[in-house]
Amino acid sequence: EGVGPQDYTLIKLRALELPGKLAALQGKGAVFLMAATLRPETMYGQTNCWALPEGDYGAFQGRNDEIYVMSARSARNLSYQDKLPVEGSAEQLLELKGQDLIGVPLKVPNSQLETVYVLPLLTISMGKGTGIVTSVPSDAPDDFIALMDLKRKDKLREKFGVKDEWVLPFEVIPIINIPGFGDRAAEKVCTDMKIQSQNDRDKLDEAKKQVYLKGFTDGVLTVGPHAGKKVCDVKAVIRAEMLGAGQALPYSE
Ligand code: A2H
Repeated sequence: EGVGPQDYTLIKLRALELPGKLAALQGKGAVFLMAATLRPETMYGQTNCWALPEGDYGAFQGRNDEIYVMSARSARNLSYQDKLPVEGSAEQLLELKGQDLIGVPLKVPNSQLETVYVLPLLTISMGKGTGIVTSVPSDAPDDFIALMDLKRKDKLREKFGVKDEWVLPFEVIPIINIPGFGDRAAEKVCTDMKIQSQNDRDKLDEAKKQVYLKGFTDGVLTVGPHAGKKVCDVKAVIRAEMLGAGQALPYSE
């Protein structure tokens, strides 16, 4: 946002099944939804993934017979960053709508959960990142409030064909303690600011700023191999570990 490039990490969320339109990719390689994040150190707290139902996505040929699901714009950018087989072009294997991704079961790196599901998020901007977002409701106010919206509103789940079992069993997973905010910082700030739904845009932006800054400077990880260490000291280390393990790709725009 604003000046200078944004350095994202694309987290590779592996599709465990290829339902509906995705079945066309069967036998063509491992399929990954590529979630753009600025907080790779929070992946221990993932509870689901988000896609924009009306958003345009594609499945693109990656390296090593892998297939990447993301927006066409971001796939093209990634090809210029030397992460796809051909520089400057992304081979699209399949066109998809976000709605085609809803309910896909995923195996996600560093999470404590076996399987998480793709759910609808209506505030995704297709003009930044990949259009795929991974959800960490302990530390991201947007994720917390959107998950609560889906849990509370049967009609919202119905509208996007979301099954109860993709949402209702999933709870906030505490991963970072922030002095003064506790270990469910996103929930606390949403409650304190009386944020009601994912449509409270201005309040959410303010909440996001507060936790984002505090989490980075004062937050201490409480889970995983770096438990007990400060976020500002291990963020880059965790990112490098994920990149090295083939669980993520660097991406900037
Ligand atoms: B972050 P910036 Cl735990 N539309 O990841 C809407 N939001 C998007 C997006 C898109 N196209 N692409 C990425 N994002 C989200 C984790 C996280 C994030 C935590 C805490 C704060 C946080 C888990 N969700 O972001 O607009 C992604 O959510 C607060 C800044 O490019 C990504 O990082 O500055 C962040 O917004 C990118 O925001």
